[in-house]
Amino acid sequence: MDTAITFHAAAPADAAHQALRNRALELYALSFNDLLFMAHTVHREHFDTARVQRSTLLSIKTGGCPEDCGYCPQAARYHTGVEEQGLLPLDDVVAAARLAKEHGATRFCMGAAWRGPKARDLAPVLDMVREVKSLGLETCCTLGMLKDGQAQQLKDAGLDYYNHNLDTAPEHYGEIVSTREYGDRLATLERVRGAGLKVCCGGIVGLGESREARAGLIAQLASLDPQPESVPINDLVQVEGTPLAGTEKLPWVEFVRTIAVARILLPRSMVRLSAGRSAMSEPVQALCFFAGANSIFYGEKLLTTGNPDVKRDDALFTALGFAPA
Ligand code: SAM
Ligand code: DTB
Ligand code: SF4
Repeated sequence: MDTAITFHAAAPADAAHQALRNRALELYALSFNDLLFMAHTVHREHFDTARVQRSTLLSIKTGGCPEDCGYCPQAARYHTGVEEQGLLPLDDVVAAARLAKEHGATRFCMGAAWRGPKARDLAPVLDMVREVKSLGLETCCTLGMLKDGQAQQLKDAGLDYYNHNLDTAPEHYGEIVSTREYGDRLATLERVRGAGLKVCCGGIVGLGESREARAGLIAQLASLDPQPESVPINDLVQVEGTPLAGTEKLPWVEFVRTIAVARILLPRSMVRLSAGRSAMSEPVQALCFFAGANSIFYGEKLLTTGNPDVKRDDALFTALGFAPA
């Protein structure tokens, strides 16, 4: 069923994948100006460069997660001060979605701190998807690993996108997560694609990975066939209590380069400037938009950590002459 993708997982050094990785590394090695010029040219060929799409996130089930993702404040085993909260009532979710729409978001993404949904978890989420969709918003869920049939249930309820990230390159993955394998992630992505859902799949940088690993992540994303419609690039939000707190911060130039390389190798995907914007200056964000980012998370909160104020983002968009997409 998922032969092509499993092949990449099992043999990341296969020729096509290696070529993509080398290409990514060559791009990273260009001078900043040459790389940005190239990325912006690709961006211009495929998108209206004055449009940036806005998605609002809501954590519908928070904390207490059994997984050990080293970056995540919601893993039960780390003491991060995140307060556990069971599944939110439907009305609260609908109210948050309505507010997001009023503020100008076009997509509403519901995230749950699960390894994956149990059958009894999924039923109430399907109701949320139906209700949010009926408000005229695009819908997205990120609920962890899906079992056979669950992606189809989500699709039937009106889900547009499923977010499931590869997080990092296969060779760095074991440093970050031990409770699920890279192949498990690829299998969920395959189920999502198989159900006809749009794929939102990206990763995190600033995990202490090498440039090679950043190139490897982008090559892995770019070798998904078809490529994901949406590619979130997260800059690690360091949360005290997680194993990755205290990691050396990625220099901003390297972050902008990562956006540019993603834009060039995933020319038709929406590239989302995702977590990490609160710690990023506005000029650096503007460079990311020039380099090809054309989507953001919009709203004061990501899942458990902060994101820039809506008013600030609106002012930045006005200053940059961006229209909503
Ligand atoms: N529990 C589900 C899962 O992991 O599949 C869904 C929610 S999970 C929080 C979604 C993604 O958020 C992760 O895969 C990771 O890429 C990103 N993420 C989580 N914590 C982060 C952090 N501290 N900084 C940046 N990105 C983070
Ligand atoms: C994604 O790639 N980034 C978002 C979304 N998909 C679900 C999550 C970022 C989480 C940042 C840490 C937090 O707020 O808990
Ligand atoms: Fe759990 Fe998702 Fe956080 Fe991993 S990233 S600990 S699966 S909530």
